[in-house]
Amino acid sequence: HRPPAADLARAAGEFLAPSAPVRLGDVVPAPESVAEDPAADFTLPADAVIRVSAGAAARDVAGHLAELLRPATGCPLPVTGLPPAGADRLTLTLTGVTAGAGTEAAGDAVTAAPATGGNARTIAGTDPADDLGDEGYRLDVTPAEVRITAGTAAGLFHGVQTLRQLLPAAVESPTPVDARWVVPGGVIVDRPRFPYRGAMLDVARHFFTVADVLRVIDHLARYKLNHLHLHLTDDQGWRIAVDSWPALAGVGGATEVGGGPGGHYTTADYRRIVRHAARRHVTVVPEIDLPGHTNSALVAYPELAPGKVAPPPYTGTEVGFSYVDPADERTYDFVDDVLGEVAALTPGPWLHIGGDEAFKVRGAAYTGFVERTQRIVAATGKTVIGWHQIAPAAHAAGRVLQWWGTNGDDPEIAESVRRGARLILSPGNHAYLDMKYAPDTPIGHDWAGLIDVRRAYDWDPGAHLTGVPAEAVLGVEAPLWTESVTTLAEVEFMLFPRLPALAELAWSPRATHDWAGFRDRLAGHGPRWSTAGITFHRSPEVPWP
Ligand code: TNX
Repeated sequence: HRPPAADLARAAGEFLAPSAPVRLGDVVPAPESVAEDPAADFTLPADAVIRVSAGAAARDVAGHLAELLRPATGCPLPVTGLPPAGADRLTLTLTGVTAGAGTEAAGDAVTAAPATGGNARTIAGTDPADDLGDEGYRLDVTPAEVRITAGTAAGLFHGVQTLRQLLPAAVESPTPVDARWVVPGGVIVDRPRFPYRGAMLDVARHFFTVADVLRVIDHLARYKLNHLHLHLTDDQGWRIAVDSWPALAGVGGATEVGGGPGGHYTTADYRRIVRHAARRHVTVVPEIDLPGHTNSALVAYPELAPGKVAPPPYTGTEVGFSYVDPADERTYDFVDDVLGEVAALTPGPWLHIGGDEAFKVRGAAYTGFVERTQRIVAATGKTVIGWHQIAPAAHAAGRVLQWWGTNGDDPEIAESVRRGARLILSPGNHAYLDMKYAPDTPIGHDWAGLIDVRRAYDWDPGAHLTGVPAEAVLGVEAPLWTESVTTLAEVEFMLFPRLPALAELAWSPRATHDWAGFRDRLAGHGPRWSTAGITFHRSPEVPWP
């Protein structure tokens, strides 16, 4: 029996104890290669500056780094230009004002230091001008500076996210902290395994504000995810303003699961989301779910309903009962207008047309509807994505199927791939973030099983589907359906820590895959999330500090 005062002192001591130093390999998702150099740690001086190559996009990444580091460090971190780096590469450095001014450090071959850490691998003579691809980067940490080199601003941005994780967890504090801002020395060379790395937020079952969505985008960016799929329409609500059909949002947007007020994004709101995402190198993928999951549209426009009778608004959680009339030409005016407006507002290349669970539109009626909708998408200049139920419809150039099955033996999908489809993998029993972690998880479903961190992590997107080669896999997406999720804190609780697990599958080379190593790296992120005010599930599978 200990007196309360001693308890408090112990708690305070724990709180003040310096966290374990970060090692160069402690990054999520695991980098392609890591070469530690313990003699080359960098310590951020109070007069540090950020220097960056010319160009608005690179400068914007430098501004983003400054915004990330200023609150906790209290350093002013001015951003200035760098002399052109030559070749086709961009450079960003973090350095003392006197050190490294205008230097153009040689892109010399680096001799790998003895690697420690589960995912460390050898870097053999990597030159910064080597092919880092569209999103790769190289990070060099020396006592004089931290240098990020990339072929694109997206690559620089991902390098900045790595740098952020290499600083002490206190860097996540919104207010100044007295700490030594040390970055572990060495070299990281990194690029993604898959080009499409995403998460989906269902804003239809429950509506989430613009501020909530922007924060989710920030969470994606931390873990190098580059797509946010917004499930904008469903039976319970229509969430995007469409000028030519104003009652969709005006009437169809006023409901949600459980009877709450719902809501919708104005055109200006949606543009804000898209802009915030673009600055973080995240592409927004809008989904208009057709021909099923459309009760909210039918409430607003009964002319779209079979029989032309408006159904009552729906705030329950059943699926598969509603559909727009595939036999009426007016339906295609609606599809054309809606997809045209959404495409015009969306800078990214994708339009998602849903296609799931349209149980009442069967056979040729269904495939005919999907094929016509695919042509409407093509006419907007976008590439079509649909849930894998659209597989029986004819192939359309470039089309992508989002697979959410639970059994990788799926001959129909393998056949679609042979006809030219590419796949986004969202296996329900590994990637569905609305599944409970454990039987006692207070929110979520379990129809695809329970998904704790290890289950989210232990599968291989490149070899998950029988008869589907890894080259057909565009990437991985983690969907969060929100029938039971009502607040931002609940969204975060379902995202963390599974989102980083899925991000690692999408980004890291398979050779780095290792549950024990991942679990240990992930553990170090708990204090980061706490410091940043992010709610998360303290999974018993992870050795949180
Ligand atoms: C199935 S997955 C759905 C959604 C539900 C989800 C709940 C998919 C394409 N459709 O309508 O929200 O299950 O887990």
